[in-house]
Parts: sequence; C-alpha cells; structure tokens
Amino acid sequence: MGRGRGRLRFGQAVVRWAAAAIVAMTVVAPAFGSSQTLAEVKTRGSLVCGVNEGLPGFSFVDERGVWSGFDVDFCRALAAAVFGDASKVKLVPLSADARFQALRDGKIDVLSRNSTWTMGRETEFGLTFVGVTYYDGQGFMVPRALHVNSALELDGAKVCVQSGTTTIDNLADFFASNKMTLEQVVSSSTDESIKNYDAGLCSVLTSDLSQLYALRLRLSKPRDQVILPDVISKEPLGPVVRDDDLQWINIVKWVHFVMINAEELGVSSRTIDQALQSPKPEVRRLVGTNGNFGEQIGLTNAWAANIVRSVGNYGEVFDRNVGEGSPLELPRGLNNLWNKGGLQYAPPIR
Ligand SMILES: N[C@@H](CCC(=O)N[C@@H](CS)C(=O)NCC(=O)O)C(=O)O
Repeated sequence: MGRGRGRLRFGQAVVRWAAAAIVAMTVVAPAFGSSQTLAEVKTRGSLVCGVNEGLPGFSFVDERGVWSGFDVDFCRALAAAVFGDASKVKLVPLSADARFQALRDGKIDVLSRNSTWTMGRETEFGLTFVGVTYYDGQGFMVPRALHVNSALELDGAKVCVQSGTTTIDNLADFFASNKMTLEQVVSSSTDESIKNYDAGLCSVLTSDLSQLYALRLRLSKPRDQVILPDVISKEPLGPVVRDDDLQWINIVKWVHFVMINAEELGVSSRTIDQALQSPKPEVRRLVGTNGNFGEQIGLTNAWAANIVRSVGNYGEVFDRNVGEGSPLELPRGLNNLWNKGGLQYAPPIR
C-alpha cells in the first residue's frame, strides 16, 4: 500500500515534472519565434521604417517618388532579411523632433535616420541602438567669402541649427567651453535650415559632418561654402528599435553585422552566386550553406544571402550612396573595416 502510494506519488511527480518541462519549453523555446514585432511585420507583409525627410546620400526621394540612400538601404536590407524581398518596405519620413516618439508609439518598426546613439536616448525613451552604421562627428559650414579657418573664430556668430538633435546641445557646450557667445537660429526641418542659411539669416550652419556634405548639395551655391576642419563631438549613428523585443533587436543588429562581415569576407552582390558554392567555412556560415543561423534567429537560412544579393555588403552600400561612387564623395575614414584602419567591426557568425 505504502509502496503503491509511493509509486503513485512517483508517477504523479513524473507527470508533474513532464508538465513543468513542457511549460518551461514553451517559455524557453519561442525565444526565436515569439517576437511581436516580427510577427506584426510578417502579417502586414511589409516593414515600416522611419527615415529622414530629405538628406541626399542618406535618405532622399526623387521626382518620381523613388527613395534612395544609406539609411534607406538599411531598411531595404532588413526587408530582404525578413521577406527575401528588399522592396517590402514602407518608408516613413520623420523630423528630428518626431522620430523617437514615433518609434515608441509603434508607428514604425525601426528607425534608420541619422540618429546619434546616446545614453539618454536609450534610458529615457526605452529604446535600443543596435550598432553604429556610420561613425560621424559634428562640424560647421560657413560661406567661403568669410575667410574663416577654424571654429574657434566663430565668437559672436549667428548659427543655424535644428531642434530635437544632439547638434543643438553640442553647439551650446562647444561655445560655452571655449568662452564664446553665439546667437542660435533654430529650425525644425532641413528645408527651413537650408532656407535660413541661403537667405543669410545665419552665417554658420552646424550639423553632423556627413549631413553638412549632403546639405551643401542642396544649397544654391555649394561651391561657395567651406566645411571647417573642426570636429566637435562624437556622433555614432545607427538604427534604433524599442527595447522590449529581444528577438527583433537581434534581427536588426545582425542585419548590420551581416553587411560588415560580408564586406570583410569579400562577399558582394556581384559575387554572391560564387559565395554560395564557396568551401570556406566562414563564407558558408554567412550565406547559409552551413549551419542554421537564419532559422535560429526566426528567419530563413537564406536571410544573409538575400541581404547581400539585393542590397549589397556594407562597402557597396557606403560607396554608392555616400562614398566615392556618389556625389558626396565622403572618405571611408572611421567607417572603414577594422582591418583597414577603421572602426567597423562585426562579431563572427558561428
Ligand atoms: N545625429 C544627430 C542629428 C540628426 C538630425 O536630425 N540632423 C538634422 C540636421 S541635417 C537633420 O537630419 N534634419 C533633417 C530633418 O529633420 O528632416 C541626432 O541624432 O540628433
């Protein structure tokens, strides 16, 4: 009887253990299948990506309504990873002031809009920057005719700057710490900043350096402007997501890492078919002919090959939008790969 009860108890214990194990498995297993954002994106059939309203090279729409740019291509790469189709993306132009609230409110799935990674933006807004797609810094543009050589000669200047940016805070810090005064001419959009500068309402325009090169192209006399050599801040720019969806954070993060690793391994949109035949272990893990990395993150194993085939590796995206192959002609500089003197470095896929 006692033994019988004991067996029964043991049996019950086994049943309970099995039930607990199933519960635990259902809690643990969907770590790679439970992303609310991924599920919503898939159901909707397109990714909703927040971008800049108009910054040549980064995010720009032409007369035919076709968007292009470095930040836009990141949205397309993410769509290629999720759907195998880079065109399944809806781009939402956002001002500097509106961008983080739009992400918090769930109006966009990801923000890819020349946004600087700062501590406050993560801690105050409940957001996460997944990496640095572009290492930038803040600079100044002035009319050539003023013969200014350094930002330290700008005491008393009228400076055009945009609200809702790190730019406006750095500007105040720089002038205060160099005991200089300034008059701010604040706008809430690029169009307004350009108009103000073109109309002579200010004699200095300040923003991230990459943006100064982009904005210069939109001025009436680009050749009459000089960009000063001073770099007054660190502006690590990258994609941003809400901090409550780890799987989605990982997907967006690894899309960036795939693009860097592809460049490092010499896998490009032109060589992707050869890469699919490659015997090299690192290339095989990247393109999905070895391992299960795509499925483990909740996508397909062709996710990375799809990114590279349709959008390209990091170097291709940089060159055609903002680098040597573009009107901006920005040098790779800090954005070169780590083994070529730059800071772009991605953890391995293994
Ligand atoms: N990287 C800085 C500045 C970003 C920024 O929004 N810069 C302005 C100045 S060029 C801009 O892109 N404006 C375009 C717009 O609001 O559409 C930040 O994250 O705060």
